[in-house]
Amino acid sequence: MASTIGHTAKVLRTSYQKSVAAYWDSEQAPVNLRLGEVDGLYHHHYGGPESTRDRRVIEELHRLETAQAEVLLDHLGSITAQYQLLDAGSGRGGTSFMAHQRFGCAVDGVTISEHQVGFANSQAGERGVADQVRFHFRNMLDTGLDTGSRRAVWTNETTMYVDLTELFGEFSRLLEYGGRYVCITGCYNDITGGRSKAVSRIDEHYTCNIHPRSTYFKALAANGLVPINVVDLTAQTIPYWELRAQSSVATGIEDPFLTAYTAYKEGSFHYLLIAADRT
Ligand code: GPP
Ligand code: MG
Repeated sequence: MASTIGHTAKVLRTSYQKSVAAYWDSEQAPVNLRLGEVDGLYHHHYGGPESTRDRRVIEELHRLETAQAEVLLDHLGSITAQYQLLDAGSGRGGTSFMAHQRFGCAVDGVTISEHQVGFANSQAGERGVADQVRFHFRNMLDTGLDTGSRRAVWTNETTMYVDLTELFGEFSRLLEYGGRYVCITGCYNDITGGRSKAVSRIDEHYTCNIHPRSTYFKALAANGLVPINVVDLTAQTIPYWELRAQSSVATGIEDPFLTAYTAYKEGSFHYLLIAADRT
């Protein structure tokens, strides 16, 4: 039916109805249009019950943790299958398995948790890589591995448990000339001063001792490890912590991380990647 002034007046009976129609006539909200573009169904209502939300949040957190380890591996340089690598503070083994999968080379992981050694070695068995990826109940300050045997060594959030000069001394011994050390860590900001309350809460939660940023570079330099790349990952990790804070697996440490990382709150803490070459 053609729209005429008379017809419009019949449909829109009151000035209230005219104002409602005017609202929808000019409505262009991305929350309706962008969502509609997903599959061509345009809704004008809110979301309903969703029993899979938590599962999808957990999958997303896992995806972000895997992406973090990929960033670490991206900085190891060109690694070929004949090299040997070390994961220092290997936990349940995630980064070690990813490294083996990517480079095809042997990886040793060391951890002072016997439980983690057992867990990771049984994972290696299940994955059929137990001859290539091995986990040992050893101290990363004194690995017992051969001098110069490693092309690359990494620590993925483990350096806050040890003295850095001692640790980098051991890595310097293990790395061949030109070998690469990659560290992802949380460190406190020398510029804002000492340990903030939020950083102290993180220390207490994990029984660790977060170092200042400066200590990393002093200890690297003291051990012939020369930085080639330093990447501030702080801004990139905040969405992970925001999502984790709203998830069913939150542990309570999320708020201290967000407070410490966020510049407008504290900016007392950085999430840093450091890659350094053995000279
Ligand atoms: C995460 O391990 C890392 C640490 C315990 C070291 C502290 C890290 C800093 C950046 C300060 P996890 O995955 O076991 O921790 P969570 O149980 O909280 O996920
Ligand atoms: Mg975790």
